[in-house]
Amino acid sequence: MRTSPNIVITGTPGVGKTTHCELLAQRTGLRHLSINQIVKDKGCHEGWDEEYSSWIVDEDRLLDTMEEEVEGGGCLIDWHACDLFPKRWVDLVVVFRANSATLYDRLKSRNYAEAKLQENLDSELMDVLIQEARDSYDEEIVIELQSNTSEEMEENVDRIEAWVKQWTLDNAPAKEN
Ligand code: DAT
Repeated sequence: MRTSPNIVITGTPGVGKTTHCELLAQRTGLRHLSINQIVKDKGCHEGWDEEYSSWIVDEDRLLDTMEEEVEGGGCLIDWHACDLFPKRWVDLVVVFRANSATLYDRLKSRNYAEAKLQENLDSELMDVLIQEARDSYDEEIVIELQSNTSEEMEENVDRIEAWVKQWTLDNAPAKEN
């Protein structure tokens, strides 16, 4: 039994996963697990894909590496995919969304190649991540939040923080008399 929840934070690159996780880690004490960083630092990959400019992730190795930490609870699991994380690990899935113009500007300022940029914009327009989340987890634990403006970010962080507080109360171990 976990006494602190695990939250998957997902969405197309550039929607604001890292920024939200950093704020949430400060506000809730949950730990930010950046899957990109873990893949890189712990070698959970089978090499570098030049075409996509990303690691070819070894999913089994990644899950083995994360297991002990995640099973204890209290993790913000930050990645642009979500279907690989076992259901038993996950208490909430947050899918961040952004509109095309906003996402275009954010990815452009990261110097994404045009093909990669377009692929990510298409993925966002075609609801790829929200579908993946709904296909992989019970619908009542999947929420979709807009992340275009700093006001929306503030609201999102408040809302998730409130959810964490409530989850923690609801799942507190029963006191023994
Ligand atoms: P991700 O981790 O999903 O790739 P990020 O957190 O690195 O995205 O954010 C990309 C950029 O966009 C970064 O400069 C912060 C900015 N950003 C993200 N969400 C935002 C929001 N809701 N309002 C304003 N800026 C935001």
